[in-house]
Amino acid sequence: MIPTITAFERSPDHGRGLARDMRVRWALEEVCQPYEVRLVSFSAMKEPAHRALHPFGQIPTYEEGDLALFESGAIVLHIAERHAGLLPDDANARARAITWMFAAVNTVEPPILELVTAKFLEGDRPWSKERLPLIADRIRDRLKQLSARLGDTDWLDGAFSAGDLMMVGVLLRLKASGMLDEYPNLSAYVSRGEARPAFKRAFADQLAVFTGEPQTG
Ligand code: GTB
Repeated sequence: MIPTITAFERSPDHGRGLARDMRVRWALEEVCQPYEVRLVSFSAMKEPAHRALHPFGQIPTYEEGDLALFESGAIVLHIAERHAGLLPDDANARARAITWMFAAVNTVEPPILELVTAKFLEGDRPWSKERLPLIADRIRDRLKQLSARLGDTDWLDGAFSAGDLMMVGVLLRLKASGMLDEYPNLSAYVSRGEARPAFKRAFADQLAVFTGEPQTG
């Protein structure tokens, strides 16, 4: 059965791969699962029909027969559990890969999101100037710790896994800030993720939504 995901009709990032449908597209491309995309406007996301799929009125969602999922991490985990290629067969290695997925969304992503909120939604508040460096420090703490763990290895725990997919997906949000460049091994890690053919196909397809180019298929 071909799953359907939802994505922004007009992504605020102009298709630079920062919206969270990118992670889901990437996972589907890694496992060679064809999929369909339903584009939704900001207003349609808040309508009852979309809220029935996503209680918080957001993208991405994932529909496959009777199954409807939301939360990019849960969707990627679902894809990884049902297809070979994104989780190791060994039970302990599999548990560790899933741990990295949680670490990406639960430990590394929160301060990054705080920075986005502070910059773009609260930038005009009087306390914003003082708050931004505090948040940047919290991000740097996490990057330093992650950089130390990654060391000179290609991926976080052996072969590329859904844990790396989620971590690279989270770190991508920092590229424009220049902060990643302070940790050359993390910067190279993200580049390795972006160099994967599945990433490139997913990126091209979500960019095509914005530019109007035909999808790669
Ligand atoms: N925890 C959820 C998940 O991981 O799936 C978070 C989902 C989420 O934040 N969805 C956002 C959304 O639907 C899109 S990805 N927002 C609309 C709304 O809440 O009304 C977040 C996002 C948006 C825009 C950019 N950008 O333009 O750079 C990047 C990321």
